[in-house]
Amino acid sequence: MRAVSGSIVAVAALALAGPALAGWVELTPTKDTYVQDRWPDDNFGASGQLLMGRGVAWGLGVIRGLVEFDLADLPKNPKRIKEAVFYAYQFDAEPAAGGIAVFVHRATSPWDEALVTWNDQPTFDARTWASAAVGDFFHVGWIDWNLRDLVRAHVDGQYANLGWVFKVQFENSGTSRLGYLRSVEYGEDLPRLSVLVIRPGDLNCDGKIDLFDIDPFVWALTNPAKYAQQFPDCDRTLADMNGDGLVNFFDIDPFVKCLTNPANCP
Ligand SMILES: [Ca+2]
Ligand SMILES: [Ca+2]
Repeated sequence: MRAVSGSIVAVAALALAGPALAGWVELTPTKDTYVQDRWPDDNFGASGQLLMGRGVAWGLGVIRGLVEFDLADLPKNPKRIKEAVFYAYQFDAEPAAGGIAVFVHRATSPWDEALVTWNDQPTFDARTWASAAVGDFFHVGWIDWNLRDLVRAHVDGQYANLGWVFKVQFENSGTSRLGYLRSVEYGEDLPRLSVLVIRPGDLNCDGKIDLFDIDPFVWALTNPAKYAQQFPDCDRTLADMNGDGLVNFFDIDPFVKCLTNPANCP
């Protein structure tokens, strides 16, 4: 009986673990909107636009963007997040040349896309995690923020994931630039988070599975101390090729099969 209930527990654990995301993963926001001090009690959750910047010169006030992604299916080990870039599409801007830096802060209180307003918006941490130029009238196209460090901090539980706040540094004075970006509600050119997740088998964490992974695979199996010393920014559990949660000799056969044919990789 003990063996039977043990295997039931194991199956349940596998089911709870969800899909093993690896390679380039594209996530769509679960929430995206903005808040505007010009209309401090209005909610824009259903808008097809994601505005951000400083529109004071045009009578539009200060605008903060809000975005949140579900990161639950990403690996918990931050070393497996090789890249994480947030993209949003700017389709228009107020008429002024050159952009303004819009910084990403970590929201520290929850918010509801359909309720949030300037007067009832999430708190956020002072630290800036990334910046990108927004609001250049002569730029129509994608804008990207490199958020690898923040995504890593979320997946390993360092910070609760309550979404991100996009704002200019100086809201009360200085340059006005306002970018009009697409939100999920627009239906195309959606904002997204592109994450490069290191796959099992990529033991040297270079984004490829090839002959250079053989030595590190052997070390991961037989000499974890050497593996950790040679690849301090990598994760030994990448050698778990059969997905049973263990790194052992049963992973050799699936590793060889993956090496010889990418279709066999987990
Ligand atoms: Ca590799
Ligand atoms: Ca294994």
